[in-house]
Amino acid sequence: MLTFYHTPLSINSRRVWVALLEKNLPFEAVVMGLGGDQFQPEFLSLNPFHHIPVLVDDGLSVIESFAILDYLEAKHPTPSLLATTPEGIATMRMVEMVTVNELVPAINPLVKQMMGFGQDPDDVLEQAKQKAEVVLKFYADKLGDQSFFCGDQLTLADIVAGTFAPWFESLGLPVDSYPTLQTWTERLMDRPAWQTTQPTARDLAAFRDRMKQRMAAQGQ
Ligand SMILES: N[C@@H](CCC(=O)N[C@@H](CS)C(=O)NCC(=O)O)C(=O)O
Repeated sequence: MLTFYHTPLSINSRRVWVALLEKNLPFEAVVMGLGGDQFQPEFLSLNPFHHIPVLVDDGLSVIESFAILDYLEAKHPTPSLLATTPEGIATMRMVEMVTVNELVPAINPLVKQMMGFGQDPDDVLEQAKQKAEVVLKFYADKLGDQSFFCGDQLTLADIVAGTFAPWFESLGLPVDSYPTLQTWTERLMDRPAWQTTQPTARDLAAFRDRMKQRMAAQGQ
């Protein structure tokens, strides 16, 4: 049995959670609060860097969400979440890497604002939006008129970028300018794996409160 250590609101966890559901794999979920439980010796023995997600399979602890995705694909190749053509593989990897290396740092100030954790100056927010929009345009270009980034088949590209997509509007990004991206987002949101893993407004409010308490305790 697979054991999946995660936090439902974590985007790093969610990509693994979606993959587990898309592959119809049974797993036991261990929900972490990240309020100190990640520093307990038992968890540190699974991940010395105290991060979720962690997947434990038959005594093997796999850390780092992308390593977990690779592991799941190698061990449970059907249904496949990998592109098959050279162009598809390149697109898949580009979308994955652009998401973590370009989108994530770009939207930091916007996430902070959305969560009510603080407000950066207007020029910082504007610059964040401009950088994020370059990523939206990149996604739209790669998507073209296809259902998914690599054609008709859902791949890791859709999972990695598509677990951010439901937040674009709340982050204040101009999604209206990219209708194909909106349709793609709706297509993903129709899938049970996205519906199961989408945090509710209540989850979000509870997370926000927990984080604010923690930041206050740390004098931030
Ligand atoms: N590169 C890691 C990042 C994991 C990560 O940053 N996890 C955060 C939650 S999103 C975490 O566990 N934070 C708790 C901590 O650092 O103590 C991955 O992709 O798995």
